Formats: sequence, C-alpha cells, structure tokens
Amino acid sequence: DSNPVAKDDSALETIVRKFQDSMSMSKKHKFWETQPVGQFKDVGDSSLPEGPIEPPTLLSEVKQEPYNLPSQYEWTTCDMDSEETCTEVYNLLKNNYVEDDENMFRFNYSKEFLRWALRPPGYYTSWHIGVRAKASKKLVAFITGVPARIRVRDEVVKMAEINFLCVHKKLRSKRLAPVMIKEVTRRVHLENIWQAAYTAGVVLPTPITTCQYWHRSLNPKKLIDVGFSRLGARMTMSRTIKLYKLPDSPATPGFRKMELCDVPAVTRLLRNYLSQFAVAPDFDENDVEHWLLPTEDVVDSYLVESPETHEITDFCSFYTLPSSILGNQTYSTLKAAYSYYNVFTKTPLLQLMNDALIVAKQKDFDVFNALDVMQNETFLKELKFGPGDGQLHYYLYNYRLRKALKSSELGLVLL
Ligand code: MYA
Repeated sequence: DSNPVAKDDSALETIVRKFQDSMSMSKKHKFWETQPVGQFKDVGDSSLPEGPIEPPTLLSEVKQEPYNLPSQYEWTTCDMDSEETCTEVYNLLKNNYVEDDENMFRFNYSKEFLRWALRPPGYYTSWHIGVRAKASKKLVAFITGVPARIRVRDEVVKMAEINFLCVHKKLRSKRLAPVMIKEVTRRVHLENIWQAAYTAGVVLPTPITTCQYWHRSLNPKKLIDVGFSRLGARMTMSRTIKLYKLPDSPATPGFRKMELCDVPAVTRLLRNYLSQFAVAPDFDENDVEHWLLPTEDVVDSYLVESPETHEITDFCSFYTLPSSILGNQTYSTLKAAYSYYNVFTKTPLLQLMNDALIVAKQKDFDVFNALDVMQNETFLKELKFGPGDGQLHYYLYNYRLRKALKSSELGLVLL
C-alpha cells in the first residue's frame, strides 16, 4: 500500500495533522494492543532490546484452520494468474481502496501492476487472500503478503510485505480487518516466517518512521483543473506552466533504459548503495530482475552507462500508479509516477532525478511523487517538488527498534 495521493499542503493542515496524530497516540487500539508490535506505552523506553518481540513457535503449534469469519462470508485464495480473479481484485480496489483525506482521488492500481506486485520470486498464492459473500460469491475484502528479505541494521530478516488490505465500503467498521490481519499472519507463520513490514496512512502502534510525500508537477494545468494543486500566490497559469517546463530529453550522456543484461551490474550498484540505510531490502539478482527490469506501464528504470568505460555508474526508477479522479467532468485519471530506487555514484543525484522527471514527462505522467526517504531530501526542493498532505507511516510486525528512524535512514519503498 501506501497512502492517499496528496495535494498541496498548507501550514494549517500540518498543524491539524500533527494534532490528530497526537490524539491517535492516546486512543485505544483494541486489536493492535494484542499484537507483537511496538506499543505506544513503550515509546522512549530504551531498555527494551532491538529485534524480535516474540520468538517463533513450532510449526506444529501454528493454528491449522483459518480464523472464523462472520457466517455470511467465506475465505478464498485469489489466483492472480486467472484473468477473472485478477479482474475481481482490480475492481474491488478500484472502487474501495485508498483515497486522499478529501475523497477527491482513489488509487487505481492496474491489473498488470497487481500481478507484478503480487508475484515476485518465491511468492505464495496462499498469501493472496480474499473474502467472498457466500450467497453472491462477490469479492468483498482482500489482503496480501509477498516474501522479502529485509535488512534491519546488521541482520537480514525474512519477512512478509503486507499490502492491499481492503474492505468493501459497505462492510466497514465491522472489525473485519483484524480477522484478515490474523489470517494473513497465520498463513505467513505456516511458511516459517515471523516478521512483516507494511505502510499505512493511519497512525497505529508504532511507526518505525513517518515519511512525507512530495509532488513535482509535470502537467500543472491539469493538476490545477482537477484540484490536485492550487495556483500559487501571485502566479498566473502561464507563469506556472513555464515554472514547471522541462527539457525534451535527458541531459546525462549515457542515460538509457535498463535491460536484462544490466541486472548483475544494477544489483551490485544497488546492494552497495542500500547498505548505508538502517532498514532496506536485501536484493539479489532475481529480485532486481523482477522489481527493477522495466515492465510497460508498471515500472521504469534507467541507468547511466559511461560512454568511455561502459561502466554502469547510476540508476533511477519509478513505478506507475494512476489515481481515479472522483467527480470531475473533464478528467477521469491522474497519471502519477512514484520514485522507487535511485542510486548515484558519478552523476549528481539532482541531475539524475531531473532526467527521471524528463523521461516521466515524455511518457505523459501528470505528476512525479517521491517520499523523503533515502537521500531524496537533497533534490526535492531544488527540483520544484512541493510537500503533500499525505503522510506515510512505516511499520514492522514482531520486530522492535530501540527508537524511531529519520525518514532519511530508511532505504525501503513499498508499493
Ligand atoms: S494500508 C492500506 C489500507 N487500506 C485502505 O486504507 C483502503 C480503504 N480502507 C479500508 O478498506 C478499510 O478502512 C480497512 C480497515 C480495511 C483499512 N492497517 O475492520 P475494522 C485497524 C492496519 O472495523 P475498517 C495496507 O494495506 C484499526 O486501527 N490496521 O476497520 C497495509 C482497528 O484496530 P484497533 C488498520 O475500516 C496493511 C481495526 O483495524 C488499518 O472496516 C497492513 C478496525 O477494523 C490499516 N491500514 O477496515 C496490515 N486501518 O482497534 C497489518 C484500520 O486496534 C499487517 N486498522 O485500532 C500486519 C502484519 C501481518 C503479517 C505478520 C506476519 C508475521
């Protein structure tokens, strides 16, 4: 998951949000208080050790039957290979998944994206969990996990990345989400995996870090027309269009699309780069081939190959995640690119990301989004990104960190 598409932030919205977050820290979490996650009461207690909160149990002690659902509903495993099932999942999410705070936009993950996100190396079909109404067989809820190796400081931990938790709008607030979370946990445990990573726009016990979304307008007129951004003070439309204008083609010599033969070099580059962050994926060549080799309308990756030495020195990538525009006469979709993994050794990061903006513009994206993770803060303001109102909280399940990270210490981007 992630977070709402976010629009221009204002100082007042920031204050209101900080107040709401502090209120939600004092709120009771009937479900989350029972789970092995960092609890709010323990924030600041540096005597607690880093690492797993609970030890693994014997596999024979893991509950063998699924959790009980309310009697009108049944579990289903969603085979994303099936065109029919994939369409059902796509439609559930298209109509019921994450919206921004003002309900102007809703994520519209494509079917190809969902297949990519849910079928990485070593994936388990049993972790793609749906709930159907028994009578109509209609898909009404969904949650997924995919396996990942995530390094936390010096330890590489096998985890599940949990995403796409969704309950149909008509079935909200009936405590279905906790049952779904317990069921995915059970199925992850059955594979002898005891930790998980996930993100959410809501504050739960307890974020390992909180990130902010930043947005770089590529098509400012459309963004203003649909209410994604506002015309700045003392700005006209034509000045705004000029402000965000970009060159027609990338500036860096040797900048080109990543290809299959680049997988070993990109893996080395990325592994070396990610080693500086406290929490980051431990990617091998298979992971890089899956997650970073370009897939049309899903993920784009570019690199810099030195024209002299043919050495691969820099890399940038972004994924495609459109949002439906709710209730606009003229436009139905916002085409958004999301910054993914970027590595620089020779090309300045600012120049590399400016080239990423240029290719995103060539591909007709309306906006380029980035979190303030890794070294992104060093280019956001300079490249005319503006802060959004979307916060994204990162969480680990059954793994404690002594204290929260700065967003720049995080080397992990979830979809
Ligand atoms: S984040 C994206 C989440 N999806 C959306 O925002 C889409 C739109 N919203 C919905 O579909 C529903 O509102 C959802 C909640 C399904 C979110 N993460 O059933 P309820 C807690 C975790 O009455 P509903 C993503 O996909 C809430 O605090 N918990 O509520 C990552 C309360 O618990 P407590 C959440 O609104 C998901 C309880 O649920 C979230 O009908 C990671 C209320 O349940 C949330 N986003 O349904 C999941 N929202 O009383 C955790 C609400 O304690 C994975 N809640 O406060 C954990 C690791 C598992 C694997 C472990 C392996 C070892």
